[in-house]
Amino acid sequence: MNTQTNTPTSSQKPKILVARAIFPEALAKLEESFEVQSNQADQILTPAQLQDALSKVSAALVTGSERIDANALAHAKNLKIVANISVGYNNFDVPAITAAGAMATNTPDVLTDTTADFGFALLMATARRITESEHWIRAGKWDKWSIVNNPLGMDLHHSTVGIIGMGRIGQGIAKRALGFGMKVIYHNRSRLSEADEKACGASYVSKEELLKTADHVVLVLPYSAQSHHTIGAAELALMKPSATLINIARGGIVDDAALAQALKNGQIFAAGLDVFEGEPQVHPELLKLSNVVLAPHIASATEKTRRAMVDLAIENVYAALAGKKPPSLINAKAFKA
Ligand code: 8YV
Repeated sequence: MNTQTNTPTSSQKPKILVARAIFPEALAKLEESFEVQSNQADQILTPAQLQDALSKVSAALVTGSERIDANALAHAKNLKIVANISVGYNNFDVPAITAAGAMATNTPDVLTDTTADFGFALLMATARRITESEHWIRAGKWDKWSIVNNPLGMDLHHSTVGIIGMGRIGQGIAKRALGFGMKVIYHNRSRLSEADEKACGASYVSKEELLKTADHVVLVLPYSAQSHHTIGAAELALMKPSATLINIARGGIVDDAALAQALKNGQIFAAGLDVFEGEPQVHPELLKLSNVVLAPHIASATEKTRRAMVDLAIENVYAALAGKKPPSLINAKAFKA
């Protein structure tokens, strides 16, 4: 197993697992209080390695790449907390974690603005064909300025953005869109309060109306069995041929094969994708297309925000191991005061 024990002499300290590489200062802080089994090599643990590691610790810091389910927890007799360094926790089987007697936590709030900034950046890059233009220049294809023979994009200002998933990040995107004079429509499992709708300048519509009328569709909803393939061939067929689709939510929310087909056929104008089905693999048909902007799941990736995410996960661990309620507890049932 590609992990190492950093403090062999500290047997009284609780043992914790840090399943992926984190900032050295954060690791050093943890080592003051815990016997840390860390994975600074950053190789993703196999299910067997993860199961074995979880069987030896009281707490684990993990990321979206580690699936925490009944199998992973099969021998986790002392585990008190699994702290996700991520706001999305579709990698958690929450009932299985609760059944194992452990608390589950995530990292909300600290990444909202960074992720909303990125969603907007991806939207702009996609609508205005920025990466495609750069590839065009690098390929030596720019021989003259032209009114019609330059990459012509789609406007954001005064267009309609349709946001599916109106949690904290969706609302952050709506607020940014207002600055561009955009009309904001949204669809969500539950409607926002009147005050929140007003703050975002957003109107609630059905998913069908959103897909038919939005110039730009932005996906920010959590992944679950219910949200699997929220956007597939039928939904893409409802969208305008001039529309863009942005996915900063999770791989699996979009049927990537159907999307590649729609982009190829000109059924929609372009897509911007930060997440993919089966990432880090990307559907081979998407890789062939010029009207798609690709990013390697980096919506939360600024140094400041990634540090804040790690720090919040650590705060959750400290609280849990001190018998206190972690600040971002997911499974309230697992906390025994
Ligand atoms: C994480 C994310 O970096 O927080 C989320 O839900 O998608 C990203 O911020 C990623 O999940 C790795 O854990």
